[in-house]
Amino acid sequence: MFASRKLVETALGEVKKKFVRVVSAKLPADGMEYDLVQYRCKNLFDNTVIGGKYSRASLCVDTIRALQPHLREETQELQAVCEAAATLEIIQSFYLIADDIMDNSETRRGKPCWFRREGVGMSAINDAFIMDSFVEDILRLALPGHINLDRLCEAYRKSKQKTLIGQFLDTSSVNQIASFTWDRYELMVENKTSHYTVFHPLQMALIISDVLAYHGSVKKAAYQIGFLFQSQDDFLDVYGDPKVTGKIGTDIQDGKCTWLAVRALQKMHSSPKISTQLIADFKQSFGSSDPEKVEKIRKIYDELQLKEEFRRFEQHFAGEIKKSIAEIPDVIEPIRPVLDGFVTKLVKRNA
Ligand code: DMA
Ligand code: MG
Ligand code: MG
Repeated sequence: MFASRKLVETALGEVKKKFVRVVSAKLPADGMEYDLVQYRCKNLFDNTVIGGKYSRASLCVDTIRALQPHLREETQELQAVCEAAATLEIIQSFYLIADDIMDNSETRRGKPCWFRREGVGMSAINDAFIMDSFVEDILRLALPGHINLDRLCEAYRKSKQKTLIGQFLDTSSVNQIASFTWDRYELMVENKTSHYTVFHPLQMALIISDVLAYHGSVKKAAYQIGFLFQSQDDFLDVYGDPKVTGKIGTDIQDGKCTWLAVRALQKMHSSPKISTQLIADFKQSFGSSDPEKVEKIRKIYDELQLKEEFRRFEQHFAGEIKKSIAEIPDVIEPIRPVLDGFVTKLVKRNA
């Protein structure tokens, strides 16, 4: 767990109030709609923002505290910074609501996905847009007069563009088995996951701490951590326990380009011992929600011993990432232990 997780949790309470306030402020305060919107906003926030691991916001706050050790707990200054970082959890919720619709998922955080809730349905799409569109307002309310506010908003805009392009690559690679290469996977993961999950929280921490150079120098380590994170997410989609991950896997059914699918195809194509029949079976069964076909793919993954191999990859790659972390320049050296700790926490994660 991140050192700042508790602080983030507290800050989210304040951010929720700000969110409800800014959204409902768009309506006359004495109308019925005002009360209804207030209620719906609270409900939306409680059910989609609250309840995650808060890794992104916590990473941001841990990094800020490493860069600015003079920030003391229970000060207004640290509280403000935590609220700004907590917007990362609103952003996360925006992506997940949409991602669950696109992936036709059943559960998230152990409950039905937001779009599957009674009375929500496809209005979840607009809920996601609402979350996105108020991030900037909340950032401005959290850090009034901060000299780098515009830079923070611009960083979010860029991060969002990259993530949406990543989701575009994700959905357009569905069932395109011939294009399941490591190059394609790496590109997709950098865009859909690594930038918003690791780089953007670090970039926010640097901008808030008024460190306006050296952003590029954390990119390599950030993207590698993101790669590890998404590979694990792909692994857990098939081998994780839904009671622990809180979500039922859909990648095989959806025909997604994942770490397991790319590795399976690479292994099948490179090993002379593996029959062309197996490749044909894979192509036959991949990307279908027929339980027998899903089981067939799982069997192929098992036969190729991907579970064992993934555990070795994870261990090895974590070591590689730590080398990149050590290369982060001395001027922003306090970031190193934060990232080291993140990688250590990630290895062998089951949720
Ligand atoms: C997650 O990819 C990427 C974004 C931008 C939410 P995913 O579809 O593997 O996510 P999950 O496994 O959580 O549904
Ligand atoms: Mg997805
Ligand atoms: Mg996934």
